[in-house]
Amino acid sequence: MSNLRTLGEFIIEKQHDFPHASGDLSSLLSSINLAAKIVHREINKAGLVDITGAAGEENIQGEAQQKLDVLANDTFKAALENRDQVCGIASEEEDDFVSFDSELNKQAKYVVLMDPLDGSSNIDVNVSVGTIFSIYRRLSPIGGLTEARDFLQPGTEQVASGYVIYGSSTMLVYTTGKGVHGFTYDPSIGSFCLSHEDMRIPKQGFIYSINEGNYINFPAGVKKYLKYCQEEDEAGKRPYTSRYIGSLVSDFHRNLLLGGIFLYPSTRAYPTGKLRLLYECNPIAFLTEQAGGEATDGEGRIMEIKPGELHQRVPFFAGSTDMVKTLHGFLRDNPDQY
Ligand code: P6P
Repeated sequence: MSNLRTLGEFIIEKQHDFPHASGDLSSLLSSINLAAKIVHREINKAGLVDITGAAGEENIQGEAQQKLDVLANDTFKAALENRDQVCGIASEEEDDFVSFDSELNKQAKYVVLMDPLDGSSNIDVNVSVGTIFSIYRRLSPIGGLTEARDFLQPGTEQVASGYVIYGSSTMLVYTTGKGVHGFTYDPSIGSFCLSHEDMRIPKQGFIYSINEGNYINFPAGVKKYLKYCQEEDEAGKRPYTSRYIGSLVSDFHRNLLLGGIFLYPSTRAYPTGKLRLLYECNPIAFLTEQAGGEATDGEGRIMEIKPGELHQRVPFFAGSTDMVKTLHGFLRDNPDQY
């Protein structure tokens, strides 16, 4: 019991890493902590209560909204608004950014972008899903409402990012730019407890994660990379294996622990890639780089992309440095689109 360190204690302890920390970010992170526990509770009883299945609405992506999508979005939005550290949010489930207009919220200095329940189409088949969040300092003047520029910042400006994975156990993994730390939820005490301090992704991995159902439409360089992974090496061995869950947080979390590369290239259905830059790729890219890996769009760092619009999609390749570099070689040598 003595070495138990809860997320709350860890946040406070690490707050001293930031000499000018006023505690606002710590308070913001603890509101995410609270919302994650509520969503954990709802997901874990989803099969029992008539809360799974589509909510009958569509989000801006034209995707059928699952009831838990809506619940997760509303839970995180309320938790962030109530803690007065956040002046506005953007979400996969919201058409546009949302300004919090109370006097207290207008004085806040942070904005949060989130995918409240990523992979939600997997809920009804009991596959792990996740919440992804990204935190920035606002650019608009304190005291006013948020503006688009607060949300359209490059990923290099992120103050913190992280995810909650609702899997066989629920974990919260986050970074504030001082390494990546993982906490496992213990329902018996209602706390996230430090279980993975300073997570590092292996430099070389042997797992590649991609939806090969789209193979015919992949860029030539991606096709060549996949064939490279599937061929035997000089010793007649085939070290690579394919693992794909279809839930970004789950696929990324496994590769973070074991080493590997996640690929979502452009396809015919998604000519600029399927994953969203602001609330999927940037937060995962921040974690990847903080854990010693690389995250690119096939050419440059994901985090250096200047966003054009809130729900912008990009090609996304993230994981073990050596694997990303090998992929880049194939992309460079095979520039044709298909
Ligand atoms: P596909 C889930 O819908 C998601 O946004 C990510 O979590 C996941 O990595 C990807 O889409 C899966 O897409 O086309 O392989 O089903």
